[in-house]
Amino acid sequence: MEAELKEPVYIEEKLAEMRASGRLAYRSEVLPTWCPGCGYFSIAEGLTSALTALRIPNKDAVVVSGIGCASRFPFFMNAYGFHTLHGRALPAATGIKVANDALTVIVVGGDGDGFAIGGGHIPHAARRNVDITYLLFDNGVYGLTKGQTSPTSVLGFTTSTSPFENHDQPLNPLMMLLSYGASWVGQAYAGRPHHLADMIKAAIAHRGFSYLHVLSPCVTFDKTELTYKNMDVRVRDLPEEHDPTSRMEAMRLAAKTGRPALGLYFKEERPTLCDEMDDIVARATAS
Ligand SMILES: Cc1ncc(C[n+]2csc(CCOP(=O)(O)OP(=O)(O)O)c2C)c(N)n1
Ligand code: SF4
Repeated sequence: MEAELKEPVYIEEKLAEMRASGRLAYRSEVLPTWCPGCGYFSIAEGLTSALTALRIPNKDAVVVSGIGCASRFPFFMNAYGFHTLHGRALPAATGIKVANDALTVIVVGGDGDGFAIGGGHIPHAARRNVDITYLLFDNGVYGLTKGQTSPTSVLGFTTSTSPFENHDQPLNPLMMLLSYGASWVGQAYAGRPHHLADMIKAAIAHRGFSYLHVLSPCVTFDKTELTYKNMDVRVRDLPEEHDPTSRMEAMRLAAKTGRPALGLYFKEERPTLCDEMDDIVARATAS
């Protein structure tokens, strides 16, 4: 079958379109240093679209990251930013949100940053329902340090640290976040940019801890597994009849990893960490 010919995109036209839409206002003058084709470009586009659609002023947005290719993100955004330590973005973001609840706090990071060195922080941000959005860029590999196996690398993946294939069972981040008590859990794919932008918007709009798992190919260090070619045919939508108010049903769907399903798995409304702290302050003051 003949491959579908795609229209070329010229940078001048793209810039004019971004400027007209308002999205360019969220991009800094620092151009991303990511490899051409990296899924992270799609996520940057998605975040600027979401911030534009939600009309969040630049001065009210904060992007917090740890270390990794994904974590370079704050440099490329025209918003407040904090490039923290490897795996430590969530505690820093929690502090920012508690200090100023009016801010829109977005945490970005890779699967290594989030689930290896930083894995101990996720349950606590989730269960305490800190009102922040966590965009987890999952490429199933350590990109910045040149292609080592990560906690989400698939079985059989050959890397510099798994020369005889990866034998470690990968984590299931969606199942983990659902069991940790996250109040919003969804999944998107960098190869579906419009859906990704919609999901980022919904995640930011949610009041509480929102976790968006973004499948994002590393075109440089993964030529065999989480590639656009493989993912384009593997991803599917969540069943239309899925009820996102059922945590158990969301977990049942999240357990099916063979063909990753995109969409909103779970959502619930409950008091945030700042709500609870206001309550404690009010009670302490009254007593
Ligand atoms: C304390 C500490 N340990 C290890 C490193 C080395 N290091 C930098 S980034 C990284 C992993 C990056 O992988 P990931 O989080 O998946 O992000 P990606 O680069 O793929 O976006 C590691 C191990 C470090 N910078 N600091
Ligand atoms: S090494 Fe991989 S994750 Fe890092 S910028 Fe390049 S393609 Fe993206």
